[in-house]
Amino acid sequence: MTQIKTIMADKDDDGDVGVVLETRQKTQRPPMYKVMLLNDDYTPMEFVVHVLERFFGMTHAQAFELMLTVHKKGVAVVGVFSYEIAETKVAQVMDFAQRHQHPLQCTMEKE
Ligand code: TYC
Repeated sequence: MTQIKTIMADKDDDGDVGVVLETRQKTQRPPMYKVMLLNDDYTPMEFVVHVLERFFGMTHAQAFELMLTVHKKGVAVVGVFSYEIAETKVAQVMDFAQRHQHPLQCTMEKE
C-alpha cells in the first residue's frame, strides 16, 4: 500500500505555504505458514517424538509434550515458517513417515 504524507510549512514566515508530498511503499511482510501434525491411531508415539526432534529441532521433553498434545487434541501447530521452509518440513515428515510405513499426516496452512 502506498502512503502519502502531506507536509505544509512556512519556514521563512513570508505567508507562502509550500506543499511537499512524500511517498513511500509500506513494507509487506511475507505470509507465514503453520505446519501442523495430525493424530492417528497407528503411528507409534516414539516415532512422532523422533520426528519432532529430527525435523523441528525440539528437545526430547518438548517433543514428548507436543506429541501428547496432538494425541489428545487431534492436531497441533509444530512450527510457523515461510512458505518454502514449511513446504520442505511437510515433505520431509510425509516422506519419513511413508518410508517407515506409518500413516502420520503433516499439513500446512496460511497463518
Ligand atoms: N495416537 C498415536 C498412538 O496412540 C500417537 C500419535 C501422536 C500419532 C501424534 C500421531 O501426530 C500423532 N500411538
